[in-house]
Amino acid sequence: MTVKIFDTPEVQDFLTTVAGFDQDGGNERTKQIMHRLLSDLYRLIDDFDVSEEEYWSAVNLLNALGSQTQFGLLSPGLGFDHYLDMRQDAIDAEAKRSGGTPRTIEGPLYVAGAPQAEGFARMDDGQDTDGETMWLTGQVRDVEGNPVAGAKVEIWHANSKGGYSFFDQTQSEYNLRRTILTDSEGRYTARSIIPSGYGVPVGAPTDVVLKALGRHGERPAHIHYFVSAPGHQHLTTQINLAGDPYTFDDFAFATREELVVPARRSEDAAEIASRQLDGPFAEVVFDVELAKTDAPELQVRHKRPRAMEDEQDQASQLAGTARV
Ligand code: MBD
Ligand code: FE
Repeated sequence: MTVKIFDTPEVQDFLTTVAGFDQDGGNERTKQIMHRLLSDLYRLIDDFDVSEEEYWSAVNLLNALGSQTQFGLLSPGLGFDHYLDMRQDAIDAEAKRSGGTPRTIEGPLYVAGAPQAEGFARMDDGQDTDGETMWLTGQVRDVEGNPVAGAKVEIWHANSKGGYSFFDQTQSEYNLRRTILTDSEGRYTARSIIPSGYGVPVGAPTDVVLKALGRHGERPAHIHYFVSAPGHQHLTTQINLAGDPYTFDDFAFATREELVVPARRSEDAAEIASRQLDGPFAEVVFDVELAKTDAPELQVRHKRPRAMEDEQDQASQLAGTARV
């Protein structure tokens, strides 16, 4: 037996009351969006004949997600982050802003305030002895191929166990997080370690959702970037290392063909010496192309609550100030 009450005047009137339509206070956009969201969910409950048990187990799951701060993790898993990228791509296309390295999702694990260096930085603290030495380098150019000197390249990635400093308390502060300003030729170089892929913690609420969908929670080995320079469009992107079993099967849907980069292993003594390394290494080259823009708001990353991002930073972003 199924009942259908959604389209009755009682339910429709009830929804307008719940969404505060008959109240003067509050925020008009919030009311509109909440009304739509609640309407869609009420209708879903009717259409799928959602039981009391199902409803309350969903409430319990949401509580678990919130108390373990996992909405930022479930969000890419359910494709929201990639969907927002698809919308930004479409907005750029409509505004005839083409060219440049493709964007892809930021993810939930950026931490503001990493140490800054010019041209070169060592990113790892030397403690992760399982990590293979990585030589990560590239050039930042504009869409005409001119090098961009002084571009701000923020890089963050996981260690050999797939963990990120700050979130993984066993790592030192800002381990595997650096800001590098490009040199006079637009180049940046980092010495670090090859990251491992990330896996959603087994049994965590996000994992419960993914398992119920028959999906896994694995990401390929990847390296995150924010790249910015005055007069250019801020870029949020990542590279995915080629050859990882999850390179093209990422639970967070961040992989893009143009962003898959090989790691080239070298045991060549001359190459090791010229980089002042102590042994074999893997070189990863990622050149970045930035689109031009005069619009200040396109030159900075979008506002979003982020770890260690202080109020001053957020205020300057709101004011559209380019921070280089
Ligand atoms: C990550 O490292 C990540 O980048 C994303 C998007 C989700 C979970 C872990
Ligand atoms: Fe990541």
